[in-house]
Amino acid sequence: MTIIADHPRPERAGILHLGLGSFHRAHQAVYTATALQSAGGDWGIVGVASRSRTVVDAMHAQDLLYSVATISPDSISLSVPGVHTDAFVGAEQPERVVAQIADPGIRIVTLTVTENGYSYSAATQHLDLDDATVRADLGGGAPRSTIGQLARGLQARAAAGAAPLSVLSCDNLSANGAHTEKLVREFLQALPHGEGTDTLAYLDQSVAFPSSMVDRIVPATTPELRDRVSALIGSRDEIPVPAEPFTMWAIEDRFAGGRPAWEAGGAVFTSEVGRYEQMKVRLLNGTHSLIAYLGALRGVGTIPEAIGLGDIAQAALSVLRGEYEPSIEVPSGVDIREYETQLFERWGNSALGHRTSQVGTDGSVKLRQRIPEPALQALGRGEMPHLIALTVAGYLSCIAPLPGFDPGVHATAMTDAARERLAALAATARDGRALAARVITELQLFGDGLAAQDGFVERVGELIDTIRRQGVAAAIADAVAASDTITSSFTSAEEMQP
Ligand code: CS2
Repeated sequence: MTIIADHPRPERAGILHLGLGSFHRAHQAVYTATALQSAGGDWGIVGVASRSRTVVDAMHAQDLLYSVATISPDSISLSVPGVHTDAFVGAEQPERVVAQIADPGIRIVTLTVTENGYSYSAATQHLDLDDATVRADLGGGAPRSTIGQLARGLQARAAAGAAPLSVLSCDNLSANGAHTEKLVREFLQALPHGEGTDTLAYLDQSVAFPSSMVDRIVPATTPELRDRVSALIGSRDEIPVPAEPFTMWAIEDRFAGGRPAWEAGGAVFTSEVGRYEQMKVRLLNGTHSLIAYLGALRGVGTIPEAIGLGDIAQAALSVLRGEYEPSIEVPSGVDIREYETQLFERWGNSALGHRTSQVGTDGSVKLRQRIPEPALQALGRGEMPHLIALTVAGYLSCIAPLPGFDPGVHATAMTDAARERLAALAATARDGRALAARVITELQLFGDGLAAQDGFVERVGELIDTIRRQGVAAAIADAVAASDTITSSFTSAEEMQP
């Protein structure tokens, strides 16, 4: 038996996707399958994995098909969104990435390359020109960075007839379209001898960078899921993707060369993408980070176990209502109370087994998207964001523990590009205050705004010390009690639980 797609595969590709990970396969691919079924079109997807062969090899062995397992505590349902027409590894064939972007049949390039994949320097707030890969890409070799690949592909496309194209970022970054465009333009501007000038003119005329907000919790797959799905479909699937039932996609409807009818799958085309992004990146992702770090420090391996602990649920509710919610403008038509109730249900989905270590990974780039703006707004109102401070204290306690403090196995399993640098700072820090000052003020890990907020730095330091000396439960109790929020008048955390 072979795996059978839900619908006939499109004959031709119209989309090149960079970042062939689980999230893309359980999100955009599913919306695209529904769009094709409802409205047709040449919108097959060529998937590019950045470095790893695992998914690419398995997809080729499975006729480019795989299952999406939608999992809730009481059910599992499977679908096979057969929308990929090819898949390859970008690091092995960088010239092919460039050629595909230049191919006029491709009308959209989509991206899920993570917050880390944009070669952005938070220190300069520009393309990271000190990065060795970016420098090599500017020097003219086959491009290896995502921004280099996009820019070189657009350059080739401009030279080959300049067919219109849209570049759609699907990463958890605010204003992800504008952000991507800025970095691509900076790359082109940095090319020697005005080499990027024609391409910049082509961008002005024919390339759109719409923003989008994506949402679906997609944990890493497991050997158990492979066996379970394979048994259910009667054929071996090495790369099933587990995902929660909830899914959301809000997109700015600004495409230069057409687009699939993604609304058929439930995507929302809206001029309020910025509001959707803020709501999601702060309320869902910001609170997710808090749950992950506190959970790992409490010794639990999954998000549902963490949110099942009463004090973490209370901390989550306080940060949501008291610190994130005041910083956003709710998109029209969204019922924020219902959205929040759903968040607690989604985090509590015990069948998904979403790891605290997965959510806690790469905090150095993720937190920069999630915390500075709401923290600065609270500080501007004269309120200390105690729970955001606790998120940072939890993060540093996990990734850069002070000498003698053992954060436990789940914290140790988190990976982070800044881990070594932060651990070196922690190794010689006298106490939490000293560590917080080094990381937030001197290194400016969360940007220059928070670096200047001595009171916030002090509070993070205090909470690191409380975690080390009295344990994480004491720090949670301290932050929740000190929180300026009027949590007692909110629905209790227990009522918010499913
Ligand atoms: C999570 C996200 O790993 C993380 O940081 O917060 O991956 C989250 O699960 C997704 O953004 C949900 O859409």
